[in-house]
Amino acid sequence: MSQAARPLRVAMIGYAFMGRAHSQGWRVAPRFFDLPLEPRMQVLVGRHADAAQAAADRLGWQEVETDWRRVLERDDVDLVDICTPGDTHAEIACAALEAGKHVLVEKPMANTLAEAETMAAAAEEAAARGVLSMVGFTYRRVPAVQLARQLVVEGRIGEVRQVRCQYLQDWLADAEAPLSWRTDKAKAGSGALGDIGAHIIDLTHFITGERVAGVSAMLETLVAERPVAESFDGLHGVGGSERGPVTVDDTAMFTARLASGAPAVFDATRFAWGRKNAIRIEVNGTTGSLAFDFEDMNVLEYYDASEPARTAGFRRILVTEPEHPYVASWWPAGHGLGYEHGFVHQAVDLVRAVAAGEQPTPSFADGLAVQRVLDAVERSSAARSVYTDIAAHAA
Ligand code: 4PW
Repeated sequence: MSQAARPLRVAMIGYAFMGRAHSQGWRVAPRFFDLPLEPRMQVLVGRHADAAQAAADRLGWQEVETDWRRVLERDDVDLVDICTPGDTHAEIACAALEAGKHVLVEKPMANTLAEAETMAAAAEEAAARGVLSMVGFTYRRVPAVQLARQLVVEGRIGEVRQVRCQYLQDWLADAEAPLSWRTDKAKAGSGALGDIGAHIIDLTHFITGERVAGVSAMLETLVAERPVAESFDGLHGVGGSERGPVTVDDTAMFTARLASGAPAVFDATRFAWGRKNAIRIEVNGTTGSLAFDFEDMNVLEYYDASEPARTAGFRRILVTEPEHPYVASWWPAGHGLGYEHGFVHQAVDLVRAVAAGEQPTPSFADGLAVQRVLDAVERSSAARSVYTDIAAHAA
């Protein structure tokens, strides 16, 4: 960043898990990357003044507001970063765009397809005024994922034939793990489907360059009732004696076809004991395969089917070379990156896009494409249209 770089003044709404991760992104980006604008952590928004002030002091924000509408009226805010639960995304994002603020919104973009359509339309209209917007599908910005996309574009696996994805976590596997906003349909829109399934849909869109065209789905709620949480630490809550209903899916499984007709299979669950944040995607092409697992996030596996069978095999590419995406700004080869670096890359890419006046990706149109898949999954599961009941057919 040059000494004379103009500031990009950010207002962030929400300061829990995602707010902490985004704060790290804004804080670190200008220290490791040359940026054309200097991100300034101007104001943190939270409903409770004392808690927001404590979070601002800890995370490095200059001041606090308790009403997000106030930051839209301020001249010293250029960009609004929305890290609240999904039920507030559409209202805040549309108002911010209308007020001329660039917007970054956490995933999933919205809680319903209708909201996502409204947001995408608002983003398109704002872009014509030079006001830009992006969705926080952060895992796109893992260097190994970027390399996977590059290899597909370069034709290193040929045409995409088949995709299989999993997003596995286990923080709800204990039936006594408490309720949170993530188990509340009114707040989160859906459960495993939108919270983590949205990521593997977006990763499929990104890596293959194709969108999901149709689905056959099954959503299930495995534990119907849980303790009400008294407090939280990240995803994990501490429950009291009161109990309440889970109103979202616990597990989302679906098969799909991509636009080319290539079949794909998706599995998103927060019940996979032992799997903490296993985002796995394997793409089989006509001349090779790619495989990624976030639990080994500095590695991309690549199989080149043109190699002689005697020595062919998956090769583990350690994606830590300066030639790899984003890596040159970090550490020497082999020293590796972690979860938080995706949020730094997200801030870097957004700042550069805003400075250039170019549409950042994933755009709200990309977010809408994911939302269409989430909606189709819910409709397919509700209709049970592909569910073949063996007993009924035997009768
Ligand atoms: O990436 C994941 C999120 O989208 C995180 O690990 C946790 O699960 C928080 O929300 C979802």
